[in-house]
Amino acid sequence: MTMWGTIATWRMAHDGVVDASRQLAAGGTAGDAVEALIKRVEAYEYYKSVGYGGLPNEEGEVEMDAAFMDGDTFAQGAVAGIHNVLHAVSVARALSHEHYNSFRVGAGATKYAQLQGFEMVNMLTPRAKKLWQQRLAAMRASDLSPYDGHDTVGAVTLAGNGSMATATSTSGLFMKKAGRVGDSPLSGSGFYVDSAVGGAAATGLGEDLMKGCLSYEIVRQMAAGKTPQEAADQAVYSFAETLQARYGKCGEFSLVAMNNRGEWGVATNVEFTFSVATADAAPQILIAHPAAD
Ligand code: SD4
Repeated sequence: MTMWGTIATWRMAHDGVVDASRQLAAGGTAGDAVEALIKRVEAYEYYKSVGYGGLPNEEGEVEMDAAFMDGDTFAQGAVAGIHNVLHAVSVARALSHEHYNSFRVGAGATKYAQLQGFEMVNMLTPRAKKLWQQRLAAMRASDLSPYDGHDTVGAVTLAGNGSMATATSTSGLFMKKAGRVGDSPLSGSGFYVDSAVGGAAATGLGEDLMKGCLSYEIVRQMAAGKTPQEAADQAVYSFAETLQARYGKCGEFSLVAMNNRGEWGVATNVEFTFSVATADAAPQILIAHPAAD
C-alpha cells in the first residue's frame, strides 16, 4: 500500500485532517493537502484561536501568524501580525515561492496579500469582539494573565510520493501585545519538515517554544534514528526540564511529529487533543497526556 499520512494539533483540525486525507489518498500533493487542512480551520468561525473568529490582541485587532514549508526543497514562507486576510496560510505558501522577502510582517504582509488578490475580510467577528470586551473588563478588575490555553493549528503531511510539507496558523495569544509574534511563523520553532526524515509542528507558549527550537529538534532526533514518538519525547521533556531548571518556569508545549514512513508521535506537558490519519488508519481524534514522571 502507498503510505501517506497527516497529523495535526487539536481536535479542531479533525475536519481538515479528513479533507487532507481524502486528497492524499487520491494522490494529492503534501503541500496542497496541508494548505487545505489549515484553511478548513481558518475558515471556521467558532475556533477562537485561528483564522476567522480568532481572538484579538489587547488593542482589539486580530493579528495572525502563519507559515508553510515544503519538505523537498526546504522552501518556506511566513507571515506575522497580518491583518484581515482570511487565509494567512495561503499567503505564507505564496511567499514560500519567493527566494527573497519570504517572511513578511505587519503592514507589509497585509499589503502583499492585498496585491496578490487574497481574500480580505474583517477578521474580528462580533463574538470575538464580545469576548475581548469581557476579558478587558476582567483584566482591569484583577490581574489576569493574557495567556490562557493554546490552540494553534499546526500540521504535517506525507504524500504517497514521499514528499512532505508542514504549515501553521494562529491568531496567537489572546490579549497579546500589538506586534507580538509567537513561534508559529518561526522556522524550527513552530514547524519544520525535511522529506528525507519527517516533520513536526507545535502549539503552546511561543515565547518558550522558541527557546528550544523544538520542531527542528524533533526532526534532528528523527534524523539520528529515533521514532517520531521517541524524538518528540526526547525533545519536549528534556527541554521542558532544562528550561524549568535554568529559567525557572516553562509554559505549555504540545508537539506532533510524523516521519517519512507515516509513523507518528506526540509529546505534551498538558492534556492535548490531536487528529491523525494514515493510509492504514482512518482519521481519528486522540488525547495525549503528559508523560508520567
Ligand atoms: C503562539 N504558539 O503564538 C502560539 C500560541 C498558541 O493559541 O498555540 N495559540 O505562541
